[in-house]
Amino acid sequence: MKHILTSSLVLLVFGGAATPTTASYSSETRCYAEPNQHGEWFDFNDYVHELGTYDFDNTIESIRETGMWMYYDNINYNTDQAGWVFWASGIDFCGNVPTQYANTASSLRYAGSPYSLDDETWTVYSGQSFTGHEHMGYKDASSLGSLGDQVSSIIIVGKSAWTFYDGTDFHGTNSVCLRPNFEFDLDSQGRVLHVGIYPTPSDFHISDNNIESVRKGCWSERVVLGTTVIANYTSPNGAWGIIHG
Ligand SMILES: [Ca+2]
Ligand SMILES: [Ca+2]
Ligand SMILES: [Ca+2]
Repeated sequence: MKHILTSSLVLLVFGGAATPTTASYSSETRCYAEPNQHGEWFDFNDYVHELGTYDFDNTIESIRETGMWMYYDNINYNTDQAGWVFWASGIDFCGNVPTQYANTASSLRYAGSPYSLDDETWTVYSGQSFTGHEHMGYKDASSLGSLGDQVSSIIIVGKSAWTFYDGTDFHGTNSVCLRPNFEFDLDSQGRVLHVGIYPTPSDFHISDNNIESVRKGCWSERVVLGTTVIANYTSPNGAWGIIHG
């Protein structure tokens, strides 16, 4: 058996946006080398830009996880090279990576707060399908810093809706209210997780590389009630899907 991975928590904060390149206290994934949660395994509670570092490249066939995790075909979250993304979200949720994608994941990361599972957060990514650079925030952001006019995908965690604007300071020609569209819970434990998954601009209805600010709550007449992302499997405590980058 491999060792549990732990590392120190560092949170970089600027302009109302934070980048959690770091360990989570609430999100964790146990990745197995064989289907149905068998074989050699590794626990991750942090981003891994290159699974080869843990001698676990192209090895994952099943998972047991809590949180919203993305598993990427290539290193560095498919940022340098396009590929598929296997996403899975839930609480103590078990899943098998579909056969054609098994033994190919080369990096992984989670979305949301490192501190508490269902903290209300937004995360924006510079690439579609949650690739590239990212910023995460817990509150209003009047600008997105270096990701202003760069946003190509979004993940929301927690109950709150968030309104995104194509201008700074909560202005602009277009705005859209995004809501979480998945809710998972474990009755036995009372834990709940809300997630909204928006892998492309056509899912969040603002043109690519145009969003510049975000405000908590629903302040737009344009409301997206559910994303068009397809879950290949859903259950009360989790779901997973494949996105082709
Ligand atoms: Ca790979
Ligand atoms: Ca972009
Ligand atoms: Ca803009």
